Amino acid sequence: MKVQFIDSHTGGEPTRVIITGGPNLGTEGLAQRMEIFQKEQDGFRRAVINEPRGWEAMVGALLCEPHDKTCDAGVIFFNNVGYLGMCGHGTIGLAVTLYEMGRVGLGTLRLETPVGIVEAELHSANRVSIRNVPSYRYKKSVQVDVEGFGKVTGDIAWGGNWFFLVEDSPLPLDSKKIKELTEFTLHIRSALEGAGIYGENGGVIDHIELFGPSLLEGVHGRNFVLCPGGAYDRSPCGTGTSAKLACLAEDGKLKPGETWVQESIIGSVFEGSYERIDDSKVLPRITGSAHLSSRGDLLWQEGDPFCGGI
Ligand code: PYC
Repeated sequence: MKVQFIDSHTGGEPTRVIITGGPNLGTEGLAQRMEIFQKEQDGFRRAVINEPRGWEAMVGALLCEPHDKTCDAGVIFFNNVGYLGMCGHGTIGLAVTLYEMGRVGLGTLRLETPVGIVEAELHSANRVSIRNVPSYRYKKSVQVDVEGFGKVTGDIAWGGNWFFLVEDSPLPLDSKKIKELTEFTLHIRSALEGAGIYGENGGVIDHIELFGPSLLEGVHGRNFVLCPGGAYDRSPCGTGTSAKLACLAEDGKLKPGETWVQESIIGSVFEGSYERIDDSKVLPRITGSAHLSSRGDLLWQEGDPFCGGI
């Protein structure tokens, strides 16, 4: 089996686009294809993302034919533990990759994801703005008792994935404290689960986002984002920044069209703004840069005991 890929990173967060050799998932909509991927081909996800071929921070993007023919491509994002409805940094990485492949030019492309259609506007070979799925705050100021840390209050919001957003992080958002921040956010996630706190329709809150001040001029805040598999997002997180924009909009802290500049824990930056869709939902636009890092073939060699991933 030979699987061709191109790797990129968006503000430090890696994306591996699978170009050929992926599993055959049929031709239904992307949500159905993601279900088939999960039920019947999960071994492919594990082999592509986990060691020895990948690592815990890697996000995979399976390039698919779109079901909706108004779209330029379809994509299913996946990580070390499962599947992502949408991925902002991954969409920026995918757009840059499609441009490198000569599949698209500069300008706007439409991408079908399991949670809806998103647009990506390529400003140059590396700079991209995405228009994410409609985003909204589901609940404000939810309190949860976190073992070893006490009561923590946060908002629950959707930005293509479910987030618990904590303002004024009780721990400093310092890149030297990533171990402690990871431990804290893992505890928050367990506490939410333990208390039966979910997103709308029982959606699992698998991303935890802490906010604090940024020291960079012109930047409105810094974040730390825990991803579902326990890795932290090196980028400011496209879906997490979308969830943040939805909360800022609800609180009247950011007007439509105004720019919010979000820094990640390693200092990479996204610019975000939104349009209002209705009383409760916003349409986020996130701008960031991605750079290609490698391309090649993934190989499955006979006799390899770790062929399916560790
Ligand atoms: O950029 O949306 C994002 C994302 C989700 C998980 C990792 N990055």
